[in-house]
Amino acid sequence: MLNEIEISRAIIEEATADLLHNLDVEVAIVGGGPSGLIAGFYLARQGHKVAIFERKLSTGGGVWGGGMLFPKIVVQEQAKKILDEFGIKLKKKKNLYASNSVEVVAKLTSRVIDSGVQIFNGISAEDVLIRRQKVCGIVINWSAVEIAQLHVDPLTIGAKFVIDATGHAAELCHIVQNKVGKLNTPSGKIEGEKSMWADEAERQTIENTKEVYPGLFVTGMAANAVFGGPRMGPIFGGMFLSGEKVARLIHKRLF
Ligand code: 48F
Repeated sequence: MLNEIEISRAIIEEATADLLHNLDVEVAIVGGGPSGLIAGFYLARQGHKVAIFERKLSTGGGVWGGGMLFPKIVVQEQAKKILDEFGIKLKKKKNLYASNSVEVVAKLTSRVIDSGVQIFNGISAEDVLIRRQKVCGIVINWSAVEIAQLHVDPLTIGAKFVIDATGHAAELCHIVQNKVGKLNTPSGKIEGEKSMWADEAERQTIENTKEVYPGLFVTGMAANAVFGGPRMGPIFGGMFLSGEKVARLIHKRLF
């Protein structure tokens, strides 16, 4: 016979165990879009302890919507190897490859979990921890609390490195700028995303993937927002390659 109390016990015990195990991680990634997922995958595959905190219930960020809700994304030649690694089907279209956005999210998420990354959904980062001018963790709360604007104090996750993978909003970088001041950008501030220019944006996304404040790295669309790169629309190669790059940069710092 099924017992409701045992159902509740299983859920609470298991969810609490996951959270307790991840109170201290090597890398905390905020944002489970394409750049955050790829960053998590390559870091975990190198043996690092990684957790992703995603505000929504679903991972995938902007992938789901494809281009103007047509459920397709495209990547360029340089990023094909990453999608191949995840077994994602691609259709060649001149110098691009098109794939199904639902398949991309499903296969990425599945492999990311299998690589050892713990994904926490429905949780938002609302602040960072800073000690001796270095970001060393994030401050989290249930997204439902944030949405309901309830006055509920948050909890904290310790991390050797934090990645801002929050997309266009670059939320963690805004928090650090507002509370600490100077970022590692030409003006010392968030430069702000520029209008659409796919070719230039894809190049700059990778170039702008870097440590923006001690302990805080930026990847994906957040990198372009912070360093003043253009947007690119539904071409995602730069997101995947940026996630791969930030994993490489942090891996070097962890050894
Ligand atoms: O927006 P998103 O997909 O970021 P990305 O990885 O990729 C950008 C592309 O989707 C697209 C584009 C490129 O072609 O222009 O926009 O850079 O994913 C960001 C994720 O972060 C979550 C948000 O819900 C989304 O799923 N997020 C944002 N702020 C927070 C957050 C936060 N404070 N705490 C937790 N999650």
